[in-house]
Amino acid sequence: MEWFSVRMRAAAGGSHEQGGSHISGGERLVPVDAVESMVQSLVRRAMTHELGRPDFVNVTVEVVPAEAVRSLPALPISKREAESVEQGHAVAVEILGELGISREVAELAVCSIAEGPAPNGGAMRGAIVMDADTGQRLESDSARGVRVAKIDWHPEELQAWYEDVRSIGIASERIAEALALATKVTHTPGTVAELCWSDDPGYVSGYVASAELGYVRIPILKEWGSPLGGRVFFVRGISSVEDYEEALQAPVLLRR
Ligand code: PML
Repeated sequence: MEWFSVRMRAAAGGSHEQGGSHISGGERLVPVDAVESMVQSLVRRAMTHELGRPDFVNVTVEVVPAEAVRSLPALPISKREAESVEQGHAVAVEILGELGISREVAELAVCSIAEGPAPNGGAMRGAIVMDADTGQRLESDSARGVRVAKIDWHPEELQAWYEDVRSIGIASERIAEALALATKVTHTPGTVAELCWSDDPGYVSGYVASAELGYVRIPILKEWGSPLGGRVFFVRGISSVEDYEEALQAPVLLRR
């Protein structure tokens, strides 16, 4: 069976390559009969995003042979409490500390996302790659960052996961996508942890993910209405960012 990678990028003020600002994106891996509806749903996401109407939308569809696809079990999900942005940031720093990342490096990562990590002070298209020991940013293009591609749930497994988590109120497409991405990132050799919160002005939650502690949700990491969000991948011992990004592009389907 073949799979198809469907990717969407939307920007305003020209394409990303021409310096347009990132508005939204999506990475899915679907069977052939779902390609058309997935293209439609990602274009709908781009055209109805809270940050406004894009003037550039790029959709790529690419075949992926079944034998190239690896299956991974989803990270376990837990939650820590926070009632304000400050508390949320402190909780994130604390969890990163449990994973061996110093307070200085963890705070630097939090500030990088909170202050707008792209050169124009906005959100990046991809993720920051940060040395887990020194805090140095390693990505070569600080507007683009590194991207994770070819990632999704196995369709039947996603339906079963929705059933499992419906009673705890987290059966959303956004959380399913974030969990898939975090699972792939934390299984990629060299990753120590991921810190993420959304750049959607209408969504303030985020998480710290790691192979050791799983996907730990934090209810508030930014103020309502803020378009500043993003991801930091903390790494240790990678040979190069290029090789690391290549590993993040290997096709993966998630199971429960
Ligand atoms: C995003 O929307 O860009 C990422 C979502 C992160 C948080 C998902 C969650 O609530 O667990």
